[in-house]
Amino acid sequence: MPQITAPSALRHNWTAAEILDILQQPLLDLVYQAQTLHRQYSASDIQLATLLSVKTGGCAENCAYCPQSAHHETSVTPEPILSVETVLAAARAAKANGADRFCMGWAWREIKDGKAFDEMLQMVSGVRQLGLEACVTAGMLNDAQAERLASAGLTAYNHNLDTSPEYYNQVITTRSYGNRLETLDRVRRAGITLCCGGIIGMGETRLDRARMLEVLANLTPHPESVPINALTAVAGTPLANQPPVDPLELVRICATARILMPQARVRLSAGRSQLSREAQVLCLMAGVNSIFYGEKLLTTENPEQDADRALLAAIGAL
Ligand code: SAM
Ligand code: DTB
Ligand code: SF4
Repeated sequence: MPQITAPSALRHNWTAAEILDILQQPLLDLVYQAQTLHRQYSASDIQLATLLSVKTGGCAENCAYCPQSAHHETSVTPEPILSVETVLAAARAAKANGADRFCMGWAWREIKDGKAFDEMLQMVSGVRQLGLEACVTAGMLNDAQAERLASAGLTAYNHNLDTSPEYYNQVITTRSYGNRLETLDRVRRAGITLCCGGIIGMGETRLDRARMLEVLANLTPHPESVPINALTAVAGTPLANQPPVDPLELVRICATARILMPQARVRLSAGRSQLSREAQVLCLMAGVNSIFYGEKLLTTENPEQDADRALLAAIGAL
């Protein structure tokens, strides 16, 4: 078993070869190692985050996995942007249901100044006034926009790397990996925490997964939040026919993310509807400490709240 000891816990100089060794070791050793670091370094609660799609569909980017891209014909059609009141009502409901983070999505290539951005700022401050953490995901942004979001009290900006630098242009060609990293840097410089992770199950290799984790773990500081998504294969997208990802591969990614970024919130994100309770519990054993809670992610299904409550109760986490 590769040795991970306390002094090296917050490293930023991982190599892909080291990460592959961690990722591919016998599963029970991997889970043990991740759980050990989890107990030493990360928050032991399971944070519930609720998602809302504020601006749905019609996105200019061509992300092959995404039902909201205008490049693919899916059952998701463009909808008007939700109002500030509608969003804050949903945030109040999320809080009443036990969430303590509220995440809002805009299907945009980038933020543009104007009414919709001004309303985004009102939504952020309204969510913060409710005592919830606020996260926004809305594509690329400039320095001034990042600073305005920070002033509105934004807790985190979600901007995923999605896959390895090498596999990226098999998935998206309308923007580059470099664009992604620049946005992350702007968010960091504005003093907003980073929510940055990826997707598995898009046809990438284990080396691609290790390379994505290498880029994430070598960000300094590490992202505070790392969402791990299993591809939800949506009809009409180029990835519609991808076979479902083996749940044990998901466990491996979650465990490796925990080992590499011991203080991050590792979030088991898209794909939970397809996982058994036992597979989800293995992910929690492997260091996951957040789930999305609520019947919908952005446009796709998430487990029913009752089922999630029952699962958390069954493991004594409610
Ligand atoms: N437009 C913004 C952007 O791409 O940064 C924000 C919204 S986008 C829907 C947020 C993230 O959701 C993506 O980066 C991707 O990781 C994840 N996602 C989107 N569709 C998915 C799918 N079908 N399966 C799994 N994850 C998905
Ligand atoms: C993330 O990594 N996963 C969430 C959140 N960040 C915004 C979104 C998952 C979206 C899944 C596809 C959908 O529901 O449209
Ligand atoms: Fe647009 Fe984001 Fe979907 Fe890509 S993932 S198509 S940027 S909404």
